[in-house]
Amino acid sequence: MSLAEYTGLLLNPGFAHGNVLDADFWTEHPTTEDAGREGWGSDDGDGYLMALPAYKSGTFGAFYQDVPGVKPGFRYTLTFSAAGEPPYNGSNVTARLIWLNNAMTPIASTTKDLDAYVNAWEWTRGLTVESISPEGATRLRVQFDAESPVNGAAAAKFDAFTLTRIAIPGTLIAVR
Ligand SMILES: [Ca+2]
Ligand SMILES: [Ca+2]
Repeated sequence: MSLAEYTGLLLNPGFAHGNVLDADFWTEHPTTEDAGREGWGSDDGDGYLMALPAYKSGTFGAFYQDVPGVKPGFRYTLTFSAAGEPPYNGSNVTARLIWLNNAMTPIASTTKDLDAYVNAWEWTRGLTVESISPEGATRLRVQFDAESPVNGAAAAKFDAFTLTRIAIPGTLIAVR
């Protein structure tokens, strides 16, 4: 891996690095491949994407990364691509920016409903979720999750993440 891929706000933002179904720097819940790093169909060209497979969970699957060094009063924007592996029959597919305090307790969050983007093979690019860091926030949790029925089918897919941080009002001070 090149050093350049590990600069910026998110580590391993395209899921290129990992051990089979587990992406480096991303935490999964639960850990039994309810989130899977898949080696096919990437959007960013590195060969890998992250999936929330409906056939694995029967309950709830999620993957997330905590970004340290948060200070209040910055706008954080996550840009990403989403697609599906039809006939995906999970629900409540959600992107979340969750603000954590020093005790790792969530104090605020912003969510985006992705159900409309995960039922087709074609990638929807340039999706965004953004939030302004509140007073008391020290970490930002970037999380994707979905509910999966028992006897679920197929998967929701995600790739090509970029997290930017902009001072308000101000200048772009960091990318990815
Ligand atoms: Ca990728
Ligand atoms: Ca995994």
